[in-house]
Amino acid sequence: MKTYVLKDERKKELKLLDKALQKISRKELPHILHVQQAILRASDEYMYKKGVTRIMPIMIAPITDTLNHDVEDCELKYEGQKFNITKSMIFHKQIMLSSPYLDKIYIVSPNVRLEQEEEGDKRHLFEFTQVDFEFKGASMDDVFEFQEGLVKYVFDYIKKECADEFKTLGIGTSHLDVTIPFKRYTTQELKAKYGDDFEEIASKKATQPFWLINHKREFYDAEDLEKPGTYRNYDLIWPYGYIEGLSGGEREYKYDRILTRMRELGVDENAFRNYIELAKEGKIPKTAGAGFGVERMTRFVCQQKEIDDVTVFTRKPGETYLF
Ligand code: ASN
Repeated sequence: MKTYVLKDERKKELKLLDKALQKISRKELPHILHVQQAILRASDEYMYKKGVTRIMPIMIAPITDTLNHDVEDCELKYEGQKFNITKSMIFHKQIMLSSPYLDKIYIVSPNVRLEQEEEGDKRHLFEFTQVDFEFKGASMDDVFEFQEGLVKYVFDYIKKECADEFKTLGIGTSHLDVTIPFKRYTTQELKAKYGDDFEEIASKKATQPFWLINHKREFYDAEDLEKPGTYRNYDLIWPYGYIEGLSGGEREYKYDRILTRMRELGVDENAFRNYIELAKEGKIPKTAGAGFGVERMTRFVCQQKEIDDVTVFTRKPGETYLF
């Protein structure tokens, strides 16, 4: 009996193998990937012109993003030391800017976030890449202006460079005609207007990207001390129902503030002792930054139904992964 079960399992797997090969061979895929390449190329060019220094990503580190939602830890051991697989390089961005010789940095950063599958989810990958940047001395207004400029630069570039790709994909480019500055809303005002699903509803109604300000989340996003309980952080929301495409914030950087926020959120202080030590010595500078998801931008630009439509190897929660 057991062999039959195994055979059935194997049959199922071979079907999946077939599906995986079909996914790789979709005729739209090279066009989508070409657009994605143009997005990265234009983003790099914009960063270069603005004097933002690119640093290489790291994939494992003793500390990584604490994230406020349910994400399994992904640890490994090397020579007796514990490492985490990078969820984001937020702390490395802050630490890097302790150098008096660097003011603006970015990383094209692969992140792994082992999240559970959610019904109807079209925008999560548990492995993805974000363009993650951080500026010394910056405020949220500086980040808004920078990111709006980047979106405009990238979209104008791809409209020009990828006209053939859009024709082949059978999609227009009017969603790329953005008007800056983008509108700004607070989570409270949209929640009051649309209820709990405010993000999705507002995104579906919108025809332009917009900023969504004030989210209660990780300890490193700065609380507004003039309005305790509100936060100087933000998401960029893609319109037409594509929802969140970037998140960022001004940062907590003072020792007492970091400790207060860590304690409030129950962060393991021992794991962060060296980061805390830097804060105590006043070495963590005042910064603000953000990271935008490359696949999410590609999905929006190419108007694809699912985030997985822009990937070669599936990393969609809840699938069976062969490669
Ligand atoms: N990159 C984000 C930021 O800069 C952090 C994240 O990805 N969780 O705030």
